[in-house]
Amino acid sequence: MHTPPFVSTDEIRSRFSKAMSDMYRQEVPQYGTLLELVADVNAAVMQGNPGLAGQLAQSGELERLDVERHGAIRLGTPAELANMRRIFGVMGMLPVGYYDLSVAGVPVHSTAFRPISDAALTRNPFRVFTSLLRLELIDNAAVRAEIEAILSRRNIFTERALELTRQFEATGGLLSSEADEFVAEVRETFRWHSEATVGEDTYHRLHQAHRLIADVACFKGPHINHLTPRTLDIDAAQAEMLKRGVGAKDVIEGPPTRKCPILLRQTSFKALEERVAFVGADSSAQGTHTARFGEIEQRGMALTGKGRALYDELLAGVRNADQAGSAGGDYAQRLATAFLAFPDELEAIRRAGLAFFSYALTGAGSAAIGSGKDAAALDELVAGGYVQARPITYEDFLPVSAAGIFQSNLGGAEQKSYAANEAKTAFEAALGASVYDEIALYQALQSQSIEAVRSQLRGDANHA
Ligand code: OOG
Ligand code: NI
Repeated sequence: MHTPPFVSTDEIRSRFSKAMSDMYRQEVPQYGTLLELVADVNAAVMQGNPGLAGQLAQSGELERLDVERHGAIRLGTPAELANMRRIFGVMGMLPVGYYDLSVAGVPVHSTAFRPISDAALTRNPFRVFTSLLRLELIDNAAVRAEIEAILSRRNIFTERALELTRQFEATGGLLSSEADEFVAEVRETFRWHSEATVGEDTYHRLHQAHRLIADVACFKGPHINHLTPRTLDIDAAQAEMLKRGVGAKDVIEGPPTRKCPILLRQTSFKALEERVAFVGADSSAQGTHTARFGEIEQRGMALTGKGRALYDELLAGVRNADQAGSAGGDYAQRLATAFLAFPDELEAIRRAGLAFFSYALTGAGSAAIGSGKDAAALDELVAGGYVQARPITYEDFLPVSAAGIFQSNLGGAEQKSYAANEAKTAFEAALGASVYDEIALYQALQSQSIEAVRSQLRGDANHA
């Protein structure tokens, strides 16, 4: 007996992430500019801060930085979401978190497909923010029925992609050549199609109901709408975007500039206006559609439930005072002031239980193996220099930021509002699985590292 030489899901995900990046660079040339800009900024940051480079190398984040990015798609039906989950499964990407965007006037709810183990994240943390249209939030019954009919006629996956997915599920893997074929087939689903599946009238009617509805319902597939590289200094990247003539949005979403970055900060450039051919239109009657854009992000540490509650409270305070959301003039200043209430020293953050950390033995710790230190309190081990704490990177998204990005890119002055309206159960039913709780995942990473440290200090053989 021998097992077939399957490639790992990590390898398939890496190939797919590369294929997406190559395709998007072709489709949206400004994305290429963003990649160059981010590479320049990251190089400059590391040059100016050798300590940081060392830290990143130690945590395995240096090698992933160059390939790190996330994308986003918007799906129309539960069946599309269920099959998308199976396809992401082939790439080791699992649904993490539930995001209700109805609060922000966008009739979708979402999850993020991403790797969850430490090893898989280090290899390639590619994530796709995946939204599902919520027809029940559209109050015009005729429009609702029309969207349903349009969506029921499309099939966003190629036959071969589904066949290879079934094969993966049945046999537990794909051969290298099959993985290449899989990547090429799935790429078709994410491709931009400039031919709409509907006539111009229908497009405008759905656009009128909500700009996002036209984007989801009028095309052959859920074209990837952005791909986001990770920068080490988003303030520098934002300045550089303006310098290089990439029209950045006014405000960076998320927390303010800090010494110890938390969660996620993002900025984007406005969506492209792309030519679209409508069904039945002659070539002179082409229209345009705006959906695809570019984004840059900086990732900081993952917050505990307590830290997240404090973050949400501080952010809400600033945003509520500022009816226009994150668009106000001295917003950055008020945000910075509000966040003075969030500790900005690593040890203070850790001791207050605001963020998740991964623990490891130091040299002194290794020298103390078998000396009874394993029973000491964690804080004591850290204070004594036996154990060092490194913040765990936030791998997820922020609904308020996502909403800001959605709004800025859907454009238009109109602000739809829906009552806050979580429907996680319905989302999971459509998905055909439950979503992972991101806080529980970070908690598990932290707990495992503490267990490993204690076991090492005891001198357990498997950790020696
Ligand atoms: C998704 C927007 C969310 C982010 O980075 O928060 C997102 C979309 O526009 O489809 O990608
Ligand atoms: Ni994004």
